[in-house]
Amino acid sequence: MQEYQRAFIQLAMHRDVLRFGLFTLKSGRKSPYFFNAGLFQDGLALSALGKCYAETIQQSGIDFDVIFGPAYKGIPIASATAVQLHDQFHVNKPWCFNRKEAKDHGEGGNLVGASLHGKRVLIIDDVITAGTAIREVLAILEAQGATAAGIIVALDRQERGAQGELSAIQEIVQQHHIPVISIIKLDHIVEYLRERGGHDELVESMKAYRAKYGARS
Ligand code: OMP
Repeated sequence: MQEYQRAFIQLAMHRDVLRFGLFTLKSGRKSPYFFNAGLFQDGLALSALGKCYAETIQQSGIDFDVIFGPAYKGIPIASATAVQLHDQFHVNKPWCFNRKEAKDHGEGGNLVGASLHGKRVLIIDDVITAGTAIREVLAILEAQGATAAGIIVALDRQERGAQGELSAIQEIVQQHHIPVISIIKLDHIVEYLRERGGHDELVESMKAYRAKYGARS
């Protein structure tokens, strides 16, 4: 685990973004941990979050034209990332987000911001579990005549996708031939808890969850 990943987990725990307990996920799976990116809820936290994404993008070397933040939680993350890409790295990229419901007055449509048409789009989102949310985004891009250049998320939960042994991320990489990069993975959280010590029971429940729903890798 790299230092920025450790710092990211610390920030997430400090802000209660990363919590432990019993949570029911969108997929119906019952999880001993949950990552709620909506709790990066002030300027300082959002700025730190945007920096982590911007650094991850720079390190990835992905070539893209536009940043896309899916509604809802991807929206502030994409905007914070666009700001930090500019401020930290002098990379000025257009960005865009979707509404969940189409508007039939004013500017109309369900996309706000830069046009996606014909563009290579970098998708910025919070978490990938079974991959449902990301597949919806890929369909939006296709409808706009755009191509996905890559996907950046904060957390890869390393869970099996809909089709079997592969993780949701591995499935997306195989099917769409695009890079999917996360700031942290479930394995990093487990490693962090082990390093800190005193969390034996929690580590065991995380491992049991991984054994039940985790991908092979
Ligand atoms: P999938 O669509 O199954 O990949 O789940 C991803 C979505 O689940 C995220 O965009 C969140 O809305 C939500 N989620 C979290 O925010 N944090 C978690 O730790 C787990 C989930 C989840 O429900 O799987």
